[in-house]
Amino acid sequence: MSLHGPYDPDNIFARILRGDMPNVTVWEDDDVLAFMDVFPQSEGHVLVISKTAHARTLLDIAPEALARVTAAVQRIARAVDKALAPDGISVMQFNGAAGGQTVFHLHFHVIPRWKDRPMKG
Ligand code: DGP
Repeated sequence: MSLHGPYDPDNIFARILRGDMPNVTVWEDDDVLAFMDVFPQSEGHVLVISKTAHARTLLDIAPEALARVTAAVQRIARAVDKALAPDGISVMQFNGAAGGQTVFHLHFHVIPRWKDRPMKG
């Protein structure tokens, strides 16, 4: 999938938002959903997505909607810090297949890191 193109309403995260696919929700409000990554790179790996913006990538989302997602990313990072006491937290976000993106609904990864534990996958 290229960097540009139409939003696919049947992508996996759209199906999660519609309730067609199960997920483990860790936090949500009217605009944002945070849920556990099914292929975690470490314990506590959370994905944060917009519930309202049909954006494939960072290039497609309005700044106001992006601000709500990034505020939630900070909220989740703080909760991960409190709950798991990692040594570090990686926040990652990929755009286009060549950029490492595999699910084409904009999302942020919040990945706790520990000095003595290498990332999985
Ligand atoms: P990315 O490479 O940034 O597009 O990462 C997509 C992430 O989505 C990847 O870490 C695995 C995760 N993922 C894929 N399918 C599912 C699913 O059905 N449920 C959940 N919770 N996560 C998924």
